[in-house]
Amino acid sequence: MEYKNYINGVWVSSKTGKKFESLNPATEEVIGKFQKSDREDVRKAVLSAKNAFPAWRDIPAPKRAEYLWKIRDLLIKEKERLARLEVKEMGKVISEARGDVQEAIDVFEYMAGEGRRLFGNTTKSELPNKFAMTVRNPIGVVGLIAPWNFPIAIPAWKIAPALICGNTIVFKPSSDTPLCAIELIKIIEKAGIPRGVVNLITGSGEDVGDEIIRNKDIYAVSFTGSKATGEYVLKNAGIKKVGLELGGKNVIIVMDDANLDLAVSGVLFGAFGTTGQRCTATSRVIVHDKIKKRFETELLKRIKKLKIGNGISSDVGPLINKSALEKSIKYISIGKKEGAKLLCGGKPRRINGKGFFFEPTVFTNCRSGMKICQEEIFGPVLSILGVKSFDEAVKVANGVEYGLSSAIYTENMNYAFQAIEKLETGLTYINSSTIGSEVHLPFGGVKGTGNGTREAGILGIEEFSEIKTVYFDYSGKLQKAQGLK
Ligand code: UN1
Repeated sequence: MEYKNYINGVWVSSKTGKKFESLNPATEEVIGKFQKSDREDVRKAVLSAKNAFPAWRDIPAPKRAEYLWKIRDLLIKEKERLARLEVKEMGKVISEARGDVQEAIDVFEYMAGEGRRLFGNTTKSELPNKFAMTVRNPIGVVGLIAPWNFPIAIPAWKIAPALICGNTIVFKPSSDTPLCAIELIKIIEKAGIPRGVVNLITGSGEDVGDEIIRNKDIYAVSFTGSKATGEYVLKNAGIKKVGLELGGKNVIIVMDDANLDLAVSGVLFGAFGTTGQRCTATSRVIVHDKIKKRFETELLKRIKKLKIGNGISSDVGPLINKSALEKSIKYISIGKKEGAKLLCGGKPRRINGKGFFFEPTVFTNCRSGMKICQEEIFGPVLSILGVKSFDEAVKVANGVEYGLSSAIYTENMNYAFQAIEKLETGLTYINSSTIGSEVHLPFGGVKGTGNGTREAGILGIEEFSEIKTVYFDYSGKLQKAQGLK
């Protein structure tokens, strides 16, 4: 089956005539063929978005919200079908795939509500008979570049706020999950969104992504992906508004007073849920030396019970593609060379001779400087580091370039509050794992994880709107600020 681009409300082929395939990572079967588009396709999409912008902007936000609400309703109806498609195209296990679609439902619901807020501020002027306020306006045409690990949720995190703010969209999905993106756009189309408001172009980052970043008629770009690509986006986007969600080297601290059972559950979910392929995945555990042995024993017991396989009937699905598999393999040999002790896993697996599966892997006796404790692996590979105190735990936790998510398991509220203050991450969880954010709270990271923007929640609106400052003088004469006579 061949799938097309969506430009100005019409499904069209790229003139390049080139196609690429999306594979099922568990079976290596071809899911479909997709347009390998070029810069010309992006330019057409930008033009269509530009033409559609004035009319979309002029629809009152509470009316725009009605489209979002329809999209939400359709997503609810299609939830199971979309979740099963995610299992096939992305490989995540079915319960998590349902969660992914639910996250999209939640964000459309939340942003539909924003249609009746989109607050600005009013304040007092320094002059009499003069009124001052800020109002929130759309940016114009926005470019959205999404990853494959949340193939419905993350596009929705970007599309919903962009739409409610009144922007029009050129969207490039990941080439690993184009079909999930196309199904989402079909739902948006079915909800009756006006022509040209949402456009989708499939193809490579080098051509499609790069044109989105550089195109002069796109005023904002929202990108989720690797740090290296994020830096490229920032360097080449000119003066566009840029929102970045990049990597993580997320950490769980387990103190000696922790509820051990709870901590093991959190680590298991954080490290091996989504096969470690979340920006928020737990890739380091810092454990107090006093309980390290016990923690490891319990963790290994639980890992042994995990079933690897196709997402419909397993706990741990495949990695997304061959190069992801090779990356995990590479880090196993790096970890061994660095002197870390392999506690379990470390090997790829085939099921019926197919698939990019990888065993849940744990290294222990790691040191913070090791590459496996510094670099994002994006696979089911966990490093354990022993520490002697809370202060040492914080130091090790912060000793990485990234700053997305952190967690601490402790029954001591002094440690918990200090962790909130001291851990250098955009998200901190107390007594729960590093994954599992909710859409009505801001999501994003500090340091090497981003450039200060946040997605979702009220700050998701900031990313896709501009503030206009308005002065309204009703004195009937020329009044001058700053005391000018
Ligand atoms: C991501 O991996 O980029 O908190 C997003 C979580 C999810 C979102 C992850 N709600 O793990």
